[in-house]
Amino acid sequence: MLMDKLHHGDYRCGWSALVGRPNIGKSTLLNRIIGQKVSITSRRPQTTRHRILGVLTRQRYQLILVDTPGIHRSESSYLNRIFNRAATSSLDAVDVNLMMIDARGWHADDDKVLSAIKRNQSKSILLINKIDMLKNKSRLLPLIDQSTKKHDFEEIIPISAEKGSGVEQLLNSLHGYLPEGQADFPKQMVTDRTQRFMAAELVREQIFIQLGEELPYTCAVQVDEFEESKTLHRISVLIWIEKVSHKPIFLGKKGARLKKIGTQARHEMEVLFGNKVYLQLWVKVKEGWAESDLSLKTLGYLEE
Ligand SMILES: Nc1nc2c(ncn2[C@@H]2O[C@H](COP(=O)(O)OP(=O)(O)OP(=O)(O)O)[C@@H](O)[C@H]2O)c(=O)[nH]1
Ligand SMILES: [Mg+2]
Repeated sequence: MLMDKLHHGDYRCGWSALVGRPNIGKSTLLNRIIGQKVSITSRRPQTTRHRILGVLTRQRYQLILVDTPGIHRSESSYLNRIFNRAATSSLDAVDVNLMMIDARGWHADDDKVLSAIKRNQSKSILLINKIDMLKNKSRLLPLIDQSTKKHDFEEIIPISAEKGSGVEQLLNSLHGYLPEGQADFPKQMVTDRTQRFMAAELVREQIFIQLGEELPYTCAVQVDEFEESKTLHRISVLIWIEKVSHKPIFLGKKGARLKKIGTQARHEMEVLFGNKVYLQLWVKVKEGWAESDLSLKTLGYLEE
């Protein structure tokens, strides 16, 4: 009887949250595992601003990965507090947490992440990311040793989210933490986010890439119009900033920068949506939106 049950019930489905300080490679790992871009990434910290699900369905299991905003020590701004809350609220509801640090060593922000991990009941695996950046791999051993002393992690796995090393091993390990049960989501689903959401994110990703160091902290993107036909996606996007003085940074010389942001984002959308895209961008100034609950709700940063 027991044998029979094990045999029939061996499909597994479970949840895992990616947590870590900003810029550590959480979204890169999510995309690597899912096999397509479901969460935007950039060299700038605080790229991810929402909780985003990626769903991996394989023959024997379904893994639902939760990407979160980077956890940050500084809670000086309202936005920062909202992002930290979005990150830590995911930790309790999962079967196993994946905490990520850099192969080059522990950082003060990592300890903030660790205290969030220690506060909740779920099991945790430590991922040591960016091992491709280590010239001398023997430096991993003392880091693993130090990490063992910091917390009773279930496992410590060195990976490179960017190059893919260690990722299959991670998936094999994760399989063991997933409870038996049927898939939570249909097998063709890769994310909980809509094309409309992805359109705004792909514009934000280009802003992060094109503006680099000049990027103002408070900049948000909102889809104004989204019309889909068989041959064309017609999309209009608003870029919200707080100061008129920031406008030239977005426009660039004779509008060249905004044009480039639009062209690149449009290419990305055409690949993702498998359709031609007509994209319009508008830069709008609205003072104080980053402190206004109403604006933050409209932008999807505050949940009802
Ligand atoms: N060399 C190297 N770079 C990596 C690796 N993983 C991620 N990166 C880079 O690190 C930067 C940050 O990656 P993200 O995936 O956006 O980091 P994140 O943790 O999601 O950041 P936030 O969303 O800001 O919290 C990007 O420039 C990535 O290309 C890796 O394994 N090796
Ligand atoms: Mg991210």
